[in-house]
Amino acid sequence: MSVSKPSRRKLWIILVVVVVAVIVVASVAFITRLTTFAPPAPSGPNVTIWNGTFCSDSGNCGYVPTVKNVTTGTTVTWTNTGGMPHTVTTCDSAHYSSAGCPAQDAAGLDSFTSGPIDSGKTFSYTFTTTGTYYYYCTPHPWMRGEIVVQ
Ligand SMILES: [Cu+2]
Repeated sequence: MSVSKPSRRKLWIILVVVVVAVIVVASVAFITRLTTFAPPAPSGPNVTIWNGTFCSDSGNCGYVPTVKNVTTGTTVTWTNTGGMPHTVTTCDSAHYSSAGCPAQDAAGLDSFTSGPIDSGKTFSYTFTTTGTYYYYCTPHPWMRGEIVVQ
C-alpha cells in the first residue's frame, strides 16, 4: 500500500494550508475591525455617514453625530463618506429591531427615506415640525441616528 501514504500527506498539506488561510483572513478582519474609528463630527447642520472596510455592526459604520440638535426650519445635510451606499430612513424608536424598522413611521412626525445615498453623495431634508426624528440605514439597520428638532 504505497499509494495511501503520499495521498494522506497531500490531505494534511491541504488541511494545513486551509487552516492557515482561515487564520490569516480572520486576523486581517479582526485588525481591520479594531482600527476602524468614526470620523470627527462635521460643523453646521450636517451629519457624516461613514463606514470602515466592513459595516457589520454599529462599531464600524454609522452617523456622526449620532444625535443632532437643530431648530425648526433647518435643512440637515447628510454626506456619505463611506465606500458603500447607505440610507437615511425615518423610524419610530419603538419599531427598531435587528431586522430594521418595518413600520417606518416616525411617531406621528414626518416620515421620509433618502433611498440609497452612494459614496460621496449627499441627502438633505428640511425639518418643519418639532420632535425627535429617529432614523436608520435600511441595508444596515444597526446604523441609527436622531435629529432633535426644537
Ligand atoms: Cu448603511
